[in-house]
Amino acid sequence: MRIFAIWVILAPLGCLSQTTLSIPSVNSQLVSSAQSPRIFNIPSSPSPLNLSIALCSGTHSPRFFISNGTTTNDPGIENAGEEIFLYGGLSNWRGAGPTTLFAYSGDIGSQSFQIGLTTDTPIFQNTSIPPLLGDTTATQALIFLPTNPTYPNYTLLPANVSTMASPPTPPPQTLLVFQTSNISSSLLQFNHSACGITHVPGNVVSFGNPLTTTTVLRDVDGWRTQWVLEDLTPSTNYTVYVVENATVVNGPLYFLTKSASFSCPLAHSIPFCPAVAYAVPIPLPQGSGTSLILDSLSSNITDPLLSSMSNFTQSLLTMACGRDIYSPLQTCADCQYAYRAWLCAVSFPRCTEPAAAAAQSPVQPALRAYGANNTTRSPNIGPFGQDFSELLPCIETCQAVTRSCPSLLQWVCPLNAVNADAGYGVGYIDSVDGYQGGGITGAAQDRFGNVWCNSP
Ligand SMILES: *[C@@H]1O[C@H](CO)[C@@H](O)[C@H](O)[C@H]1NC(C)=O
Ligand SMILES: *[C@@H]1O[C@H](CO)[C@@H](O)[C@H](O)[C@H]1NC(C)=O
Ligand SMILES: *[C@@H]1O[C@H](CO)[C@@H](O)[C@H](O)[C@H]1NC(C)=O
Ligand SMILES: *[C@@H]1O[C@H](CO)[C@@H](O)[C@H](O)[C@H]1NC(C)=O
Ligand SMILES: *[C@@H]1O[C@H](CO)[C@@H](O)[C@H](O)[C@H]1NC(C)=O
Ligand SMILES: *[C@@H]1O[C@H](CO)[C@@H](O)[C@H](O)[C@H]1NC(C)=O
Ligand SMILES: *[C@@H]1O[C@H](CO)[C@@H](O)[C@H](O)[C@H]1NC(C)=O
Ligand SMILES: *[C@@H]1O[C@H](CO)[C@@H](O)[C@H](O)[C@H]1NC(C)=O
Ligand SMILES: *[C@@H]1O[C@H](CO)[C@@H](O)[C@H](O)[C@H]1NC(C)=O
Ligand SMILES: *[C@@H]1O[C@H](CO)[C@@H](O)[C@H](O)[C@H]1NC(C)=O
Ligand SMILES: *[C@@H]1O[C@H](CO)[C@@H](O)[C@H](O)[C@H]1NC(C)=O
Ligand SMILES: CC(=O)N[C@H]1CO[C@H](CO)[C@@H](O)[C@@H]1O
Repeated sequence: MRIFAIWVILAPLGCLSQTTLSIPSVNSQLVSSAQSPRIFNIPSSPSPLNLSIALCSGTHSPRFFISNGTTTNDPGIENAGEEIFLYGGLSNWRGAGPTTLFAYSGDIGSQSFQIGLTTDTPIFQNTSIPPLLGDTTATQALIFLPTNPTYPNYTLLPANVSTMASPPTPPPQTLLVFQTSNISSSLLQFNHSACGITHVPGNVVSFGNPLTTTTVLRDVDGWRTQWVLEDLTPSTNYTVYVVENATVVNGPLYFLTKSASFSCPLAHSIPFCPAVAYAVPIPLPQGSGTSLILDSLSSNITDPLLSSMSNFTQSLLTMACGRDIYSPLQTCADCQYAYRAWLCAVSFPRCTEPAAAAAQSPVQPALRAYGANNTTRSPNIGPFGQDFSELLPCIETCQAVTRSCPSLLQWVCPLNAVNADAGYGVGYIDSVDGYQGGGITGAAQDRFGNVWCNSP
């Protein structure tokens, strides 16, 4: 004969609402002045728990407390235990169950929030990894987010990389772009909370600005989500966040659109020059859309580039690859990558705007002014027909070829001390005497939209 034990769980009298959370779980909850506090029992677990709370709405945040053990009564806000503070609408707590979470209403009416409970990395997060800016024009912005850095393998790609089949499907991603001057206190209240920030008004993407989303391969950097956003306002500061998977907030990134007179179009999505994702002094052919892509490029530009790329790949294969004479620290793929980056940077000059550059940063970028009839640095690109300023390639783009390639190729860059600065940005990333990362800015660009030299 077996004895069945039956537990009867009695709901406490009164209107306290008590919920047992399972591990792992993601819950959407409400607390209101009519029903406060909400009580959440968190069971014990063999490993430490990561509890995250993301606020979704409410002008005054609820207050959250955590206490040891399982409690079913309202202890009063004074005795509710350790208070968990929210920053930007997000809070992460790490500890062991069993414990009890109390949510006390902060306002009249109700406030909604989400609770993520896991023994793994916190479900709701804000990262300091911002999306990346390709470039802007007067009305467009090109923005990236790395999605899968594992592709491709270090194998030698063909010179003419064609569009790679089947990019991976990234997790759901939401681009949020706000005019910086319009940023309200509600954005700051929610800027770490995936749920909260997606409900903040003022996101221009939701106002019908055309947006093209693609997944592009950027050489050994792997796959990226690429957004081209149009119909922005000229000479305007914007602030960008990307919410991934409805749980993680990436950002912010800042950018300034160019002035209305800026006339160079964006070039992007060129499979054999994956890092070209910026404004170029090449006129848009009639009827070819709002930016230059592979199909709208003249063969006058692509044929010589692909011929150089093939010839270089050919010499690399016959001279060095697979032989012991070449440094074990560098592979032929690294050498080809460095050469491709340099060749694309000099074949596609980059346009910028001196006024915008001067206003944003105390460090002046590496610029060269061209008149409408000047030939460009690339013999395959004719005069642009309008004045423009070139943002010179960083000298490191050339020096990377020297560093990565076998000496048999006899690659020579202009010397920093002699005349390199006529054609390159010198001393921004590395110091002038070559100390890596020791230049005045240590990088080609920052998250505030400042770019000092072109480093694909
Ligand atoms: C919970 O228990 C731990 C260890 O016993 C103690 O250090 C902590 O102060 C307690 N927290 C609360 C809110 O009672
Ligand atoms: C819990 O989150 C913290 C960061 O908040 C992290 O360091 C830790 O590794 C996480 N725990 C697990 C089991 O992943
Ligand atoms: C990378 O190389 C390994 C071994 O050569 C191969 O099994 C794998 O499929 C390759 N991965 C990709 C993404 O090409
Ligand atoms: C590069 O590859 C594309 C797609 O395979 C092809 O259409 C094009 O003709 C090739 N270009 C050259 C210069 O080989
Ligand atoms: C931003 O503010 C400007 C005026 O300052 C206003 O015209 C515009 O509609 C606002 N944009 C959004 C998206 O709120
Ligand atoms: C954009 O932001 C920068 C940095 O905050 C500021 O110096 C500049 O004046 C702003 N420009 C415009 C047009 O709002
Ligand atoms: C997305 O969130 C779900 C749970 O909501 C989780 O299972 C999944 O691993 C997450 N994916 C990524 C890529 O973060
Ligand atoms: C390409 O070059 C040829 C010969 O130099 C020239 O006649 C033609 O106009 C060029 N095409 C374009 C689109 O620039
Ligand atoms: C590539 O090599 C071929 C054959 O040697 C040569 O005709 C062609 O001019 C070279 N291309 C470039 C861009 O140097
Ligand atoms: C550019 O060349 C055209 C034709 O040769 C000429 O009419 C025009 O004045 C020149 N523009 C400038 C700014 O030199
Ligand atoms: C542009 O052309 C003018 C007049 O021909 C010349 O003085 C100037 O040096 C040229 N600039 C560049 C960057 O080639
Ligand atoms: C990675 C990162 O920026 N994390 C921040 C998320 O928000 C919390 C609370 O504001 C910060 O303490 C973290 O540094």
